[in-house]
Amino acid sequence: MLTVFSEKHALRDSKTELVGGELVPPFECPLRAEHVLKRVKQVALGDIIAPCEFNIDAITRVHNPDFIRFLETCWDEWVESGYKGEAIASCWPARGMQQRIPDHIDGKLGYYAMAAETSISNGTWEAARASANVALTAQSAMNAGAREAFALCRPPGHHAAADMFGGYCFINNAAVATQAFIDQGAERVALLDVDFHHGNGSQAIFYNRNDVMFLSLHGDPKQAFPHFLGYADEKGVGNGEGFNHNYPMGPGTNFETWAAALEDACQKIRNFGPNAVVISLGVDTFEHDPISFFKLSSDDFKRYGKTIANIGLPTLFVMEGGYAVEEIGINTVNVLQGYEGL
Ligand code: OKP
Ligand code: ZN
Repeated sequence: MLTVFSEKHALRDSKTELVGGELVPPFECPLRAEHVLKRVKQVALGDIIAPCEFNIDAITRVHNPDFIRFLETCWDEWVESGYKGEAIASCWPARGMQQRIPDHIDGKLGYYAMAAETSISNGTWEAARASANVALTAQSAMNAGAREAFALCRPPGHHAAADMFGGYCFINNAAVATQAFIDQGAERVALLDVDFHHGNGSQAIFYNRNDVMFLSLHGDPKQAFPHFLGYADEKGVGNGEGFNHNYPMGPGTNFETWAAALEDACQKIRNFGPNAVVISLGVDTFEHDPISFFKLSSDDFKRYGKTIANIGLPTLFVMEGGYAVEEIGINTVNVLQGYEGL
């Protein structure tokens, strides 16, 4: 299987993540992508190519232009305002407040951020843009006939909505690729999110649509980030009603329970009859992940790769989370090898 990878991911190298009232080194770090790339090479998964450049239009198909401008200019505005640390949101348009976009960078950060853990720093925009280009390059290889491809994206994307960043995400790479399939003639696309965290951004982007089915297996929002979306009763709205499926699961969920949810999701995808499947591939469902609470083993990743292959459709894998850095390469590539029947 083809892998697309950009060295520019390393430009996303913030020094701070707000965790438990402390600023700590981010879980979402450059070493993650390097370990996945190393494993792809080790098992000779297939060719590895650098991304092509794409017009910003491919991104603004799912993101608001003002949000993209904010991401581009945020760091410079933050520095100009004289702040010493990295750019972190610290106030929000909460219940009862106006939803206008302020001029001050503190106001803009609060308007566009969903959470405070994700700091913006020098190079963040460039890396996020390259990450979207990775997804678009893998998608265009499939449009040109490839049956499957692996977009080794970093930073991840599934928490990013049309005008919102956070949860380590800036541009929603999987949503951008999904929209590209539609724009190139696909009638229906399924976006299946197997990252430990609910893909709130992807859900929101496609919530009112019946040409994209979104399905997500994740930690119950009552217990897990992003906490405010991902419940089982979120089914879609308007034309999109019945095209959104959430599978929230509790602490300690093992492979048997998780795999049953995956089987159900795969059956819904088959019934939907899409032209392509996009997988938001996070491996933070791993039993030793430092920020998650599912109990999948490294072998389980290989097993479920086969379940995804059994859907029987062209499949684009887009890298999302996974924070057990030493095992991220094995776990991620196990899914891809399981898919290939190895
Ligand atoms: C990004 B992706 C846990 C706090 C969680 C943010 C997690 C973002 C995950 N105590 N903070 O979905 O892997
Ligand atoms: Zn995650």
